[in-house]
Amino acid sequence: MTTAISGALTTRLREARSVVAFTGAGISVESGVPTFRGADGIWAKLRPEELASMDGFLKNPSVVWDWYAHRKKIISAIHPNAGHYALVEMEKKVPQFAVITQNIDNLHRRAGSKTVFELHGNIERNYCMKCGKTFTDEFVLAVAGLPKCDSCGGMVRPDVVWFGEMLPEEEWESSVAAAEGADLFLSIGTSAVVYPAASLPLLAKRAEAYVVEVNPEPTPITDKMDEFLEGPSGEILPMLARVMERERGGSGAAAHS
Ligand code: BJW
Ligand code: ZN
Repeated sequence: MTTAISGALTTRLREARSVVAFTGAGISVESGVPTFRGADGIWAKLRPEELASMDGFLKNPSVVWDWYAHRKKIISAIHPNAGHYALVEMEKKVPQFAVITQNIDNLHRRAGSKTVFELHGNIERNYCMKCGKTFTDEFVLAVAGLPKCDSCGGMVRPDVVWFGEMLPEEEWESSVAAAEGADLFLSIGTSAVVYPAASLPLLAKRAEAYVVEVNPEPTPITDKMDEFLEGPSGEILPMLARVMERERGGSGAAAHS
């Protein structure tokens, strides 16, 4: 396992004015959320196109709703882990810091991260497919059978991005701008196979950010990274936050801006 932090990364942790943390399902593993791909992943047992697509939903809305209701219950019962909290600490130290997440579990906000761009939505929100009215989990989980809009009778769905759907425009544009403006870009706990999200580390690299991947396994982008820190994010991110703290001392983001 290679978890030594190089001199080059230490310099960035001390001097970077703009840092981006790009996260995927791996950062939530230590909170108890399963990943999508791999031997223990969700897709090892279930077919993505049947559950995470509009076609799948329209063909079998109750199966898809059962799956989301199950995940909503798991996610509401778990907590952010040391990896999420390390990013909150880093945000306090850097003039510009953004979390760009593919995760829908809301754990970054629950940990206390302030600037969070959610590329694939948020499982805690729901909306009517016909009129757009939004609904709480309390509403959708209390219904026996399929949740229907109480204004127009339309089908209600979770506010997540399925395959074949566009990413939310504002979140995407802010993410591209953050990636292109980053001095240090951390790609954390993502298999980097789902586009367009997976293009962000490469955009950052092209814009001359120092790009570091944190993952127990290599991914298709590992060879293009400046550094690969092999291991769980719940161990590696607190190490990075400690180096940042040591290198920057007590100076918070406000002191730099
Ligand atoms: C740890 C760890 C620890 C483990 N610590 N790490 C062919 C080529 C290219 C693109 C396409 C194509 N065909 C179709 C497309 C487009 C498609 C796509 O990319 N498909 C590829 C899979 C082939 N993309 C889309 O459809 C997107 N929209 C789009 O492109 O719009 C334009 C368009 C519109 C219309 C027509 C055509 C184009 C939308 C993508 C939406 C993705 N949605 C999901 C589901 C969200 C809702 C839900 O959760 O129910 O988002 S899929 C799923 O994958 C989820 C995730 O956010 C996403 C990424 O997964 P992630 O986070 O990387 O997780 P894993 O499981 O893959 O990896 C976990 C990693 O953690 C691993 O590396 C582990 O090693 C690591 N790990 N323990 C740190 N302790
Ligand atoms: Zn409606």
